[in-house]
Amino acid sequence: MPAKSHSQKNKRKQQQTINKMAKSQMHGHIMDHAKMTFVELQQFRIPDSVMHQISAIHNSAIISKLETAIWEWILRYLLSKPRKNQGALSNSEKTNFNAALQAAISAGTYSTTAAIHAANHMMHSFMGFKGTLRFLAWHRAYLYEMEQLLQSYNTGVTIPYWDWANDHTLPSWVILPTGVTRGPDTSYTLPSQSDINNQVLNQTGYIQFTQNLEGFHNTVHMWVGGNTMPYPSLSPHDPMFWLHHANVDRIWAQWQSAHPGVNPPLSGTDATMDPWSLTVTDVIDTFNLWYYYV
Ligand SMILES: [Cu+2]
Repeated sequence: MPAKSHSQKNKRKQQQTINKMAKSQMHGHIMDHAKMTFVELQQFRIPDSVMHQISAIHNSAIISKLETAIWEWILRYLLSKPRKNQGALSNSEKTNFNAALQAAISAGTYSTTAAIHAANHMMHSFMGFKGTLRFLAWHRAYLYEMEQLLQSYNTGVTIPYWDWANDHTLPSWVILPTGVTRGPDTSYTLPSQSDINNQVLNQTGYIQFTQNLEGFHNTVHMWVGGNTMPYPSLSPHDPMFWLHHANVDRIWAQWQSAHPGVNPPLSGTDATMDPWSLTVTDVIDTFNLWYYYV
């Protein structure tokens, strides 16, 4: 996609965000995720120079009249970064993403994060019904953890998504760690966008929606093939995992915007995306995790 259409999409997204904010003010409540202090903001590797400006503006007379929580929510929006279609990345964006991956691979932090997927955190349907309910929320937290790791090597990178329903070509530009192989295994068939529309996005109930999406997601793992992607205990060792899951996550975000307030029915310990402390409430809004899709 050309850069122009991205910026138009951004504009539209900005307008949607402003409308959403206006609505939440009208209803007299503030979204939970906005309840964040500046000390908490500092955890997210915001450069000191930016933090100083934020504090200065926040302390100014005009801004202090705004609800602090709304102001902080605006900051989250302003500081969030776009996750882009991998097919629309420039060569330097691809190079930067691969370099951040390579830095994490060399430091050993990549494989530590990849290994988390080998344990049972009740995050897939084959692990049980709670796995069905946690699949999208858990993987959104997982993507966030990897994105934070990559940004510790290069603050500018985000995880691109591979839109496998519309682009049936494996994005082979993504680096492979030593010893990892990749297909494609064309004995499997990638879904089309009409499959996604008819069987996933058109679902009105969360459970049917996530089950069908997870089913197509499984097929994509098999299609990518090689010696890691088809195997849940190994799949994140191929960095293609993140581009694939960013697309799954993007489809969830699309469905969420059409079904506001319809969330995974999780409570108690099931609502915490272990081994992290993020809860399902924390991951409902992508802006709470500093990203959005373009
Ligand atoms: Cu998984």
